[in-house]
Amino acid sequence: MAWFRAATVITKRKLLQRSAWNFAPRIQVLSSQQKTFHATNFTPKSQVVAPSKPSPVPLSRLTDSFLYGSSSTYLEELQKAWEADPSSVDESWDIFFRNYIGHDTSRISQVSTKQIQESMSLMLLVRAYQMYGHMIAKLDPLELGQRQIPQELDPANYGFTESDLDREFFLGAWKISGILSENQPVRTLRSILTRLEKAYCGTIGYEYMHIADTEKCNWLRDRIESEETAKFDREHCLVILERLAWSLKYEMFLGTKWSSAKRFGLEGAETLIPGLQEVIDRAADFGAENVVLGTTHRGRVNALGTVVKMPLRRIFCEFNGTLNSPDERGYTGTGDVKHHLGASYDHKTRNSKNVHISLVPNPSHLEAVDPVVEGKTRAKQYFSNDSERIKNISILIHGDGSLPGQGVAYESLHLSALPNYSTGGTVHLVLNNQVAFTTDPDSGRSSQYCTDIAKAFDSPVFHVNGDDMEAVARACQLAAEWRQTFHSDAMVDVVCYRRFGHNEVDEPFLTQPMMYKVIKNHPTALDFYEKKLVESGVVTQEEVDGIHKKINKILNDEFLASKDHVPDRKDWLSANWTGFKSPDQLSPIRNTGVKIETLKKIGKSITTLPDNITPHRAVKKFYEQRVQMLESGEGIDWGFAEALAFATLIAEGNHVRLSGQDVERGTFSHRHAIIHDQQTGVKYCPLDHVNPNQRKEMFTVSNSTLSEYGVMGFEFGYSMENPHSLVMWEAQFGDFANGGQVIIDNFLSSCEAKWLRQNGLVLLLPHGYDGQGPEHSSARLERFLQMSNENPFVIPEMDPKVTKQIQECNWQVVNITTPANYFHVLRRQIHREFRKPLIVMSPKNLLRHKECKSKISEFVDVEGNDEHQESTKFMRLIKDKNNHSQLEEGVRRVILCSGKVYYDLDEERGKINAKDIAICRVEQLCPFPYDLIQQELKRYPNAEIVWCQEEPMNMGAYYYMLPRLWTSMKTLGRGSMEDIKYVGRDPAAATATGFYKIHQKEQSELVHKAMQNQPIHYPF
Ligand SMILES: Cc1ncc(C[n+]2csc(CCOP(=O)(O)OP(=O)(O)O)c2C)c(N)n1
Ligand SMILES: [Mg+2]
Repeated sequence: MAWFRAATVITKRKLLQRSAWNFAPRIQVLSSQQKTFHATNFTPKSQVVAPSKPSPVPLSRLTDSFLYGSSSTYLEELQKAWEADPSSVDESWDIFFRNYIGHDTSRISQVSTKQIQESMSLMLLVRAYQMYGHMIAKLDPLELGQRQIPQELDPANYGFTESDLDREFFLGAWKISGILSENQPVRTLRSILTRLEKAYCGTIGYEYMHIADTEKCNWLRDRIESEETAKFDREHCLVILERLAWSLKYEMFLGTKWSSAKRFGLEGAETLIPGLQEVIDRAADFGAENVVLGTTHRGRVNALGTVVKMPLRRIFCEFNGTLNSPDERGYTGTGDVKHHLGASYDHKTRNSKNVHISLVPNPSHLEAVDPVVEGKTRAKQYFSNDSERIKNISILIHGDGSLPGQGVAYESLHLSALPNYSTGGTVHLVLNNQVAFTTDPDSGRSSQYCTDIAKAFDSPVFHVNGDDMEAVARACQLAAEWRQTFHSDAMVDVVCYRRFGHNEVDEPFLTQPMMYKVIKNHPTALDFYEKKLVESGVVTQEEVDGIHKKINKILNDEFLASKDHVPDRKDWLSANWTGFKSPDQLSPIRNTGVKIETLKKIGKSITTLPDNITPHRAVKKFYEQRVQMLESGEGIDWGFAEALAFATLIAEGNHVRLSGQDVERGTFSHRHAIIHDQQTGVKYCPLDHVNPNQRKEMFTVSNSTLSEYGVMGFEFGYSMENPHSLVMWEAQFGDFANGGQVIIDNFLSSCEAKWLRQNGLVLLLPHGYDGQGPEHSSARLERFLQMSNENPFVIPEMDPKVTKQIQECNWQVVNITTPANYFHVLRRQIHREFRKPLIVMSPKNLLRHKECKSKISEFVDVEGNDEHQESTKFMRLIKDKNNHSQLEEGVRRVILCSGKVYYDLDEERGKINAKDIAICRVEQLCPFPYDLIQQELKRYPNAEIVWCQEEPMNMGAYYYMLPRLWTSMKTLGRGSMEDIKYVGRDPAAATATGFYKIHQKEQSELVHKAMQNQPIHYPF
């Protein structure tokens, strides 16, 4: 709106002296250096000058002619133009003519230029309140500090003086919601300002004018500016009161019983709990059935007891420390602290709706749970056919320090509107206690509000004074309604304080003395609310006392019961996981081959392209080659093996989802899972056509936003939900996976041990040394291996009929060399009764390597096969390709290696015709294939044992192999650790050289060294 912007500038230039009259006296314009946060500077009532009451001037008495002088000529011209074509004039003039004049030009003479000026100014003032009203809202319960107040909120800036307060002004009637739509074109300035202050500057500050959607803004204006601010009836007040009392008394109880235990209480933010319950209740009124909840440390123990409703005796057991003692309850993992635990329970809302709440476990890493919650919610939506995204919603609770500080919050929000990642909106509650550990907001963020990130996503933000219980409830309701109406995110910023230190044993006076002087004497939000309800006669003191008594009794009864409480087996399996085995229950190993006729049929369905699409000619050829592979049964490459694994799993009824940067085509152009019609741009996905009328999204392949942390976290959450899904995240190059290191370290590698939550996420991490420099060579295999929980000095039970090696391991790390083995390892993820994360060092140049091909027979499950026949399941180790007998005394060297270096070694061996060298491929590094390694050691009793890798010595698998190989040798009496020779790159700081020539030299040297005639004396 040009006129709006122009007028703003003009009024700014014409700034009048600021006056001390009623509506702007507490405005204090501060320079940005002085700005502090969230406090509103209140002028004491005694200093407020009562306004004089000038007599109103009716419109009819304004005589100054509008048609006077040049403005009349200009207006006449404009009016003519407007009458001929309303769109020919600026929008502002169109509105003006419609409102002021309509087609009744006789009124024109009654309107003065002054009046137009005033009306426009008033419009600006209304708009200023909508935009900046939140800045003078009473948000801070402690009333500390001052905020920078925009001059736009001072009526004097628009030329109004105190004497104008009771004058009538023409505001017009607008096709806009809220105050301007009420068909009251004429109002006094006082009435307008009163309304605006009430709407925008009370204990809720609304930020929504950044939203570029009139319908949404109008929806909000209707609710914010309406005279009828939603009132809570007595019954509702009682519910809120009881919830608030629970929130406070429960924490106080914990404090008295376990005074030194860390519980990260809400203390000072108790209203957040009833607020959260309002979100759930309101969302349920609008159709929500499942809530996926992610919280920070603070308030988690409170939410567990009061919202998720984990039995209190069970929580008290945790505090007693009696839960984790070894007992007959079976696998307990290594456990986690109470304020990280997950749980899920059924909940009845205030309106008797059933809602299932899943609190997602999280690590200490603040905000890391955000994308996980989103992924889990999205998976719930898929599995419950919730295409409207109404039934399953996510709620996230953030800290005022972590939300602006942690980039993953932004990465997660960035997923919110993407077609394959959207969850239809998240309600965010920010526990804004105005401090982060010991850090004040002005050191913790550059933005004014801790919620400013929301503005990048067109989400409304409702800042609310955490001491005003009903305001918190109202803001939370509004957020839930918004989410269910517009299917997008909304944020509630609960401005509160922290009564004690960062945790219960911390001393806050060390760093925030002034703040804590105020906090020390500050009543609780419960005190305020009880007082308000009793004084207004909504509830009686007896009712309040009754609530306290009831809560005290329950808390004490549960405390007594907790002493002898024997918790049920931990709820580590949610409903979808029923029947899945824990690490202490044997799950037999299954074959993963597929019948030849099924393979052929499925293969055909995913290689036959419809006539009406025109693929790029390279893609056409690509698919023709796949047809050829299928028909001949020869030369099946990596990409096709993968497609066959996906397709067969889909045919068996599983959901398959692959996400990551550029995964649709494949970074290396080897997948082409989505075909783009070259004439129309229409997309066609062959894997959508495995089953007749295949369900939408049953196969999902999706290019993601350029994020690792966020997207990997999302896929982790997705795969938490339902075991009947193969969920994969692919890195562009394996190197980039370390952007998601928090997800790898704190979720993937340890979720089962810490939280008893299994997860079958697959990470596909392109890895391999082909001269592309330090950032495109290594997926940091060593880190995954270092995090594996196997004891390198103990060989576990390896008998295939009873082994639980893989179940007891935290994850699987593979570096595969054949397409068929890749096919089987993917299928194995689903064809078992447990789930384990799978880390795949996936290939780059093997994608097109002429030797890296498989025959269809390697995919086929032959009827009557020996149960453990290798070709029908994943091969943990691939023996030397030469046909060796059980004992090969003439072999002088056995090279153990993993991944693509095998092909370089094999090629060189062929060139020099070294028949006395055997090369074994360790396809699965973790869990370590002790049985198969020992078999090979026995086969070559006289051979020198060499570990060959292309990574530098301090990287790759060397340090992992060394003790395990030694353990394997020791039990066979095959020498000591010094008998294990190393061939590979020297230790290095960077993963690889940046010079291609040096790469080639290094690669050729290591291959030659592995094949040299003389014994290898390195490093021992
Ligand atoms: C990623 C991460 N970095 C650092 C920490 C250590 N830490 C724990 S709580 C905290 C302050 C959090 O402040 P805020 O988000 O305001 O939450 P509050 O404790 O005030 O509720 C910090 C820095 C952490 N847990 N996670
Ligand atoms: Mg904080």
